[in-house]
Amino acid sequence: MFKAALLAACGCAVRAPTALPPPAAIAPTPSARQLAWQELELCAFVHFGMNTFTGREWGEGTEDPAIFAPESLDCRQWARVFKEAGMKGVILTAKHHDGFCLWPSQHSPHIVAQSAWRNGKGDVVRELSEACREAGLKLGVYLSPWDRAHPDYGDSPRYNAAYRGQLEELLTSYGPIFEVWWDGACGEGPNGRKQVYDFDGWTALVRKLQPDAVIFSDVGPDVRWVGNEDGSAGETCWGMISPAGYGRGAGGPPQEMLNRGLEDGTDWLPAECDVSIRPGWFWHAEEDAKVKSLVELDAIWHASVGRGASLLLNVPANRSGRISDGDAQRLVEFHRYLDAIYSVDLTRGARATASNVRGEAASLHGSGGRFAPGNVLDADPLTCWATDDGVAEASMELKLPASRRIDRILLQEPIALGQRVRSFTVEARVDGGWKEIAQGTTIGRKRILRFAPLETSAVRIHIRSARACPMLSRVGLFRGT
Ligand code: FUL
Repeated sequence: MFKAALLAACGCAVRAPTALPPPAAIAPTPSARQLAWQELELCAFVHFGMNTFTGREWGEGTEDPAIFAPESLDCRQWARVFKEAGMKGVILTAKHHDGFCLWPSQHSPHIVAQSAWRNGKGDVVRELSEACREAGLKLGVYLSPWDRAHPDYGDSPRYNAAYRGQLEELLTSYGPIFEVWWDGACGEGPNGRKQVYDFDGWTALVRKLQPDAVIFSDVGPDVRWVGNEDGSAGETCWGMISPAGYGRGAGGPPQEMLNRGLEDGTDWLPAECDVSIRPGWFWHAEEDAKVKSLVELDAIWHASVGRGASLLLNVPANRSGRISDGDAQRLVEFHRYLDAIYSVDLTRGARATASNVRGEAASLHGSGGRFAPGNVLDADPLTCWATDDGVAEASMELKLPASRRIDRILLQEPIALGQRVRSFTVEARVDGGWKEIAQGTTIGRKRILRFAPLETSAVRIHIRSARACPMLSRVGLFRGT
């Protein structure tokens, strides 16, 4: 959808015979479902389940279902908090490694219906799906392949069929699912039960039942793990890696590939940064005072979203079945803080010029500003500045209507046509000369660089090297201090 719209906006789909075509896409490029997912930027992860009540991070699978007893589960409160925090979706641990299913699955004996909660009629996935629908949030599911409770685990075909049944229930009973999250962890020891997972069959099932859903794992097929649980993508971060020959978990790609991507990667597999707002993934009373500070969240957001990745921020529900007040307040405070900075774009009123504009010499052909540098000033990701084929280095200048104090720049590439920029510098007009204020490597979906605050009336972006003729869809200037 997005790609078609970009091509149309760039004049490809609708062009008259003489109109100038946009640059050819440089492979690999994102699928429509990947592009839509990348636009979400920030979603909530909720770890909730048996561990919430035992105080553990990895349960054994032998826990008594009676222990699961949230006094006042309130998924609407979760949804309100996440919405107010600017999040676009929620991924719930429908089943963690201990195997306890938060919905009444027919494909496991270890399920919420075995507890006395809601008289054995409870269904956390149902309650969350309804709350998300009402709030306009997307719903995703974490369904751990590793299952310490399932009697068939280790008997590959039988367990694979059970897992398939669980997946089918989650993908058919709760409305649209935007992301399926496959964890790589498997803690079975050397004598543990060995299960060969049927990821190919499960992938085909997801495609059939929820064709718009992305699948996350170490190797995708749609979204890759970023290689750490700190919420930090590489400063160089390509949307591509080469997953062939790698698996999930212990056999996954090297950390560096996951974290930085690969310039010559074979597949578009954008990075997702999963990190918890607390030290643990599950709620523990003793961590109530350890909720990450605004400063920490700020660093995480800029090291993930600000480097072209997406942020999946875990906010665990507590034993009462609510998001704890401290976490909720921090999230909302953080959103207001970011919004105050990024809702005021200091490029307003600027005039843009560039060293090269696609088809400028051939303007008689009616390019009509289709690739003009000024296109980076609107927030429309479908309009962009583009250069002529064969150009590998180009610069653009933004003249501000007055001197303004800035301390960060935001850049975006139209990734529907592939990721191009390898390196760039940013200069500002200071005391009648140009002063370099920042430099970076990749841009991709979004890149934010921060620098010491300065007063300037013009900024120049120099694309020093690119895989194909450079294009930018957005440049923004902001002040945070
Ligand atoms: C890990 C799991 O083992 C943790 O418990 C948590 O769910 C995290 C998001 O993924 O691999």
